[in-house]
Amino acid sequence: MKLCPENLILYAVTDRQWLKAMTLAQSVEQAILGGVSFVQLREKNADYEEFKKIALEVKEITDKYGVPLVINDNVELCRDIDADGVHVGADDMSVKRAREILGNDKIIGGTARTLERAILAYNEGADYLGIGAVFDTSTKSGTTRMTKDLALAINRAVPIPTVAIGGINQSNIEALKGYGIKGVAVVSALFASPDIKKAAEGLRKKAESIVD
Ligand code: TZP
Ligand code: MG
Repeated sequence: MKLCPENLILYAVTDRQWLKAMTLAQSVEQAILGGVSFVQLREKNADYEEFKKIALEVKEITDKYGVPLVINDNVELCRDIDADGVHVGADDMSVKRAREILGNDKIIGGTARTLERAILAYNEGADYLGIGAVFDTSTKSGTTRMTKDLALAINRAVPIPTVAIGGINQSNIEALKGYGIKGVAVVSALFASPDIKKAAEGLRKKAESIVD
């Protein structure tokens, strides 16, 4: 599956730390029913076999709704389960290497915190970029804040779509209007919510009013 920029509008990054009664796959289904249009499976504390088991459960859901699924960092797992692609961060495998391994039919997303990184990821074959952190976040440590000016500079410099990430929630998402982004990527605003479907509905409605 190649990327349609419209798919990026509400991009969910998974995180099992907030799961309560539901499995991750059930949470993802609620998120999709509420309007999530893209899913990145992000697992920081699972060994390969566990990551694979979770990925297959989530893939069953994303396939059912025709929503793209990318795997954070793990090109091998992407190939193994035939996911739609990977997302590689600043400290992960390069976009270039991921593209060499996966070929042109898989989606490759890259993370860019700087203009230089954004241009490099584009030149190496990224289909889209995650840019941020646009707000403070406690979900990931070691992030740096990205200004609106930098987001705009990135969007002017590279022709691929970008999604903003970092601390985005119902109350601040509208401040991202005019950033030139095609979507918003969220973790806690969805998965820490007591009603994931409702949270997705609210975020989706607002995302539609702020994307370029
Ligand atoms: N990359 C940059 S910020 C971030 C990631 C994975 C975490 C965003 O999480 P939240 O809960 O939406 O602030
Ligand atoms: Mg990473």
